[in-house]
Amino acid sequence: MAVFNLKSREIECKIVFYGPGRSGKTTNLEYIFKTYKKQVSDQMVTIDTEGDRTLFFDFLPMGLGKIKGCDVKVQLYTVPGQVQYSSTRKLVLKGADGIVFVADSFAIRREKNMISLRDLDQNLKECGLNIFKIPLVLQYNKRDIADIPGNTIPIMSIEELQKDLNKQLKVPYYSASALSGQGVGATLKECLKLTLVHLQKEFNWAQ
Ligand SMILES: Nc1nc2c(ncn2[C@@H]2O[C@H](COP(=O)(O)OP(=O)(O)OP(=O)(O)O)[C@@H](O)[C@H]2O)c(=O)[nH]1
Ligand SMILES: [Mg+2]
Repeated sequence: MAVFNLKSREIECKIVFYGPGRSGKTTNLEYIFKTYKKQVSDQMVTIDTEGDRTLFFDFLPMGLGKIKGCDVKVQLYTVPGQVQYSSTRKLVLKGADGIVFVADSFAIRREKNMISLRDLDQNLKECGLNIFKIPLVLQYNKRDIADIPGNTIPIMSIEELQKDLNKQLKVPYYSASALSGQGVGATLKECLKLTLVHLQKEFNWAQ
C-alpha cells in the first residue's frame, strides 16, 4: 500500500517483480540499476542469494521526481521464484501497488510460468488484493534467444505465451531481454504508469 504524505506531498509506492525461478527478475533490476542512474536513489540491495538464485528479495529504490506537484518515490522488489519460498513471496508481495510478472520464454518453463501466475493470484488474494484490479504488466523475457538465427532451444511464441497467461487478464505485455535490456524500460514505465493512475484515483492526489 502506497504511503502518501499530504504535508510534504510525497508518495511512495511499491512495485514487485514476480515470476518463476530463473525467469529473469533479478536481471531486470540489475539492468534498471545500471541504466537509470539518475532515477536510482541508492544502491541495489540483494538480500540472501545462493549463486544467482534469490533466497529472500532484491530491493531498488528510485525517485521519479515531481509528478503533478508530488514527489514520487518507488521501491522495486523481486521475489524468490523457487517454489519452496512461498511464504517469502507472500511477505514481499504485501502492500504491492503494482506487479511486473516476468515469464520465461523457454518452452520447458511453460508449466512453471502458469504455476507461478496461479501462485501470484492466490498470494494476492491472501493479501486482500485482486489480480484483475491491481496494476499488472506481463513481460515475456529471454526473447534474445528466440531471435538468434538457427537457435535450437525451443522457445514459445508470443501468441502461445499470451494464450497461456493473458487470455483472461488482458493486461499490457512486453517482449524483453533483461540481459540486453530490450523491453525492460518499456515494461517498467507501463507498470509505473498504471500504478500511478491507480493511485491517483485512490488518493485523489492529482487534483
Ligand atoms: N538469454 C537470456 N538470459 C537471461 C535473460 N534474463 C535472465 N537471464 C539469465 O537467466 C538466469 C536467471 O536470471 P535471474 O535474473 O537470476 O532470475 P530470477 O528470476 O531472479 O530467479 P530467482 O531468483 O531464482 O527467482 C541468469 O543466468 C540470467 O543471466 C534474458 O533476457 N536472456
Ligand atoms: Mg532473483
